[in-house]
Amino acid sequence: MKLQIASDTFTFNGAALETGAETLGQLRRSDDAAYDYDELRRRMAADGYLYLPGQLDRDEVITARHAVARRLADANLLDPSRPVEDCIAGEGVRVGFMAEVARDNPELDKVLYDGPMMEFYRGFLGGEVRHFDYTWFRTKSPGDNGTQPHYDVVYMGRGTRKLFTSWTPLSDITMDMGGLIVLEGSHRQHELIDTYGQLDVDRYCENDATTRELIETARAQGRDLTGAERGQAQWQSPTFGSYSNDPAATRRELGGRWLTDEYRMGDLLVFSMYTMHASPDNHTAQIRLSSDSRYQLASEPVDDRWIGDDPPLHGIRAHKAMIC
Ligand SMILES: O=C(O)CCC(=O)C(=O)O
Repeated sequence: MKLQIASDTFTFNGAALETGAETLGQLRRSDDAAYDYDELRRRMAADGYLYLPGQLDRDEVITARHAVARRLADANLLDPSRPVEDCIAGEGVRVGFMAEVARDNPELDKVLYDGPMMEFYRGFLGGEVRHFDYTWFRTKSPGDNGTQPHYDVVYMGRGTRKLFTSWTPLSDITMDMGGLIVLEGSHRQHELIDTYGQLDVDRYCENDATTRELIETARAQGRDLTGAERGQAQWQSPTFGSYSNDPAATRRELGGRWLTDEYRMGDLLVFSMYTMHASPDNHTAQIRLSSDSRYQLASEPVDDRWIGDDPPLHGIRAHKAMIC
């Protein structure tokens, strides 16, 4: 099946993304090998991702979507004249990331940390598995609201690098809704892995006096940096981890095609820490819902920014000094 794309609804920050066959392609499906873990490991090594349509229980995903939709409605983010489960954005609503809708959400936990998801990881990783306690949750309202190209390792690389992301749609995502795009071959770009792939977004430049003072003051006051202070400070990654703000330019620079598909609830996309990915703008009236969650062997070191009831996240407890 070919991707159905209208170029005016396939954009990033309002600018058209290329849609020719040499620049955009379809993800390779691996549902034909869903329980053949040797083959899945070969495909992950070859492609940097596994696309597993229908791997999860669609009814459980729909139940989790309804739980999320109720929270969005309670926060007055949905159009009150439309059914809650349609997740049509209220007028002027602008949201993108809401970790709070994933917190204490048993319906979502059942999809992400139980059943077919955990069974997949136990087979794929070949041992006892743990997941991060923190769940990232994307609530992409209509408009220019894509995700900039990045590797995940720059946000979560303090433990094992044999860590995997599950990107789990909680909407049926048409091409104009801005589903995830993965850059072909980006996990084999060794120069990129040795440079950009070594960054840690929570490392600050301690040889910059202003930065040192901002961090020391916040620590002494037992609080995180404010947004403005974070902007003033000098970091190892000045872009807070994004590789660029332009998926088209990133593709031209690194080569390969952006790969994607229309996604349905129940589908699962798994990728490595060194797989460049992004998402386009949302041209529909719905809030596009998805979670990203992380899994590794329990025996391997873990990045403690994402562990526990009150994880450090990217807050003051996570900041580490370096000479820039
Ligand atoms: O859903 C998106 O737009 C971005 C997801 C993402 O960056 C991730 O899964 O790491």
